[in-house]
Amino acid sequence: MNTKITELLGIKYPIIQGGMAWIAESTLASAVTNAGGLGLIAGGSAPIDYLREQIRKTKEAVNGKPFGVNVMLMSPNAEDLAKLVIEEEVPVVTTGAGNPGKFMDAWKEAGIKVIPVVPSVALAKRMERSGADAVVAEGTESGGHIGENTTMCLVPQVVDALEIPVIAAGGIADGRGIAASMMLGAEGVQVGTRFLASEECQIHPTYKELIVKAKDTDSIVTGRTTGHPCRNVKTKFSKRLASGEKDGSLTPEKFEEITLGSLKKAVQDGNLEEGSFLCGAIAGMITEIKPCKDIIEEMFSQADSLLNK
Ligand code: TUI
Repeated sequence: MNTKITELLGIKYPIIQGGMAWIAESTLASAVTNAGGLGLIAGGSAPIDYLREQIRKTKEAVNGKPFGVNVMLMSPNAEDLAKLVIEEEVPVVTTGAGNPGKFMDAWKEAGIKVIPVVPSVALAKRMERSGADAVVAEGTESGGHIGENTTMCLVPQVVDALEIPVIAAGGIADGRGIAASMMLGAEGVQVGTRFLASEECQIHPTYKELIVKAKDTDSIVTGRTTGHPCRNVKTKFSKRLASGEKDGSLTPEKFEEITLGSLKKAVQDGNLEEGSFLCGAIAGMITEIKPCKDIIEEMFSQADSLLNK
């Protein structure tokens, strides 16, 4: 499937893997890239030396094929990571949770393809003006830190407002999601949750089990009271957070205190008592753990037959 995104990035399939904090590391990123998509390493709030090692490992594993790094702009490591991607000649950078404007010129000068993730038309326009090569329009169906608009409503509005290519994200886990995204005018998709249930994803087995067992109603948004809404798997912990926010017993300060370190507790320890298991609303559709290559090939084979019916 050739689109402006396969052309821009030099990849076989127009799919990029979500830059999932604490999750997206070299094994997952190189599996996605080697399967013909664009794999990403998440900067999250990880130490710079660790990220340098992850970048070098990925470079070695992909043998010249493109990969990227996601810079989480709310993280204290953002400035250092912005420099590291230049030093390490990372081909593609995606950004999340903020406006990457102040890094844009340096990244463009270094020849990096820059793809900000945006939750609104206004931000998408600002990113185009700053020199972005493409944007990811991310609907509220996504896992993790989310905006308010849905993929179905956001993507066509961003497509209409911009000249640069748009990648759809949020709620895409099979070929129907890809075909629908193309119909909305997207030139590619970003997929996160489907890759959680991949063989190469290095998360705790309990996390994968939660994704595979999830039903359609098993994601919940917490953190609205802090200004950073976040979609998670419904667990006793996330339900307790949500009800504390609803009845006012959990202040934003207390919320931040309880959730500090909760992503790591989910990903590394599978800790159901204190971990935040981020996931998209599409988790209910995911029932099997497979290699990334099979996931991608099956998604595009289904999309192809739908689009060429
Ligand atoms: O960034 C994401 N998803 C994430 S980041 C993350 S780590 C985290 N955990 C808890 C709280 C906050 C972060 C987990 N998932 N997706 C892309 C995304 N970007 N969603 C929303 C935005 C966004 C929000 C505001 C992008 C730009 C923005 O700009 C505000 C401004 O500065 O104008």
